[in-house]
Amino acid sequence: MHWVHGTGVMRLDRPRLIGIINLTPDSFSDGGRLKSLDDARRAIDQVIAEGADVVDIGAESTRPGATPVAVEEELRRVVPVIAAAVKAHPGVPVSVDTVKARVAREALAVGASIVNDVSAMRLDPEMVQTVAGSNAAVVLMHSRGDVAYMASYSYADYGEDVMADVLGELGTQLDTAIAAGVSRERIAVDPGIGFAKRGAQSLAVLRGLERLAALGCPVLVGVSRKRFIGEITLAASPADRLAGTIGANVAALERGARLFRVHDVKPNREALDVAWAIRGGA
Ligand code: HH2
Repeated sequence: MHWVHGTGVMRLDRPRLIGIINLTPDSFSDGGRLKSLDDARRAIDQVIAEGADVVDIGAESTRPGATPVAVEEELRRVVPVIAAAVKAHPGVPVSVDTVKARVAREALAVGASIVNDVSAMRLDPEMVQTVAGSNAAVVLMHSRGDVAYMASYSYADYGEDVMADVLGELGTQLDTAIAAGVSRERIAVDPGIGFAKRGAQSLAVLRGLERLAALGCPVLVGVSRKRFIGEITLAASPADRLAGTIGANVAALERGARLFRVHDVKPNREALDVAWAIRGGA
């Protein structure tokens, strides 16, 4: 399997790690850490040195209660950092984590290769055309509600089978993207761990991940340091959830995930490479 993106083709012949760069003052686990362009440059160099295959750069937190970011502010935070990442590491695709079409357009204009939309292109009516009119890849992540509520439990009502509802809603967005002209090989799907999902619901979608993989698109998971892990391990602080994160990522790999969005690249890289080698590299 492979994933076509704006500057090339990523073969999914091994687990691919996406290093998180949060340019937000208020992200749930690492908000406010990167205060300058130089801080961001160093963080990017580090995740790539640790083995990231993609760098995901975002400037709007989805933490419940976080203040939505105005488009001008999001552009001011994200565009220079993407430009710097592309210049310093031309071989590493950069993903922009945004739900706003204008931010996606300007990120693509300075060299981003992937649009990571945590609303699966629901929230900005121009996003579908923006992606269709580019050669970028897109991540369609399942969520419900707008940015301020999507990581809360406000919309966490599902039928008996959580994954069936997720598949139905993501399937609609996938059909919309394809109908607009986004080729299937450019689309990755993500169950949206912790987004409009209580702990048990996040576990249910991870358990059923093969059903998402059966759509035929690469599956991405973002479990890193999330609340459902703390509920199991009793690690109250996100930074103490690394071992739980690795457990979840390995379980997701076994169920078909090939793309892993993580804060701690090196330990996840090592764990997933070992799990992959035991599988015999397939
Ligand atoms: N999770 C977060 C943000 N973006 N993108 C994808 N594709 N999948 C995810 O699970 C995902 C995501 C939330 O985590 P983080 O960026 O660490 O926090 P915040 O939203 O507070 O910035």
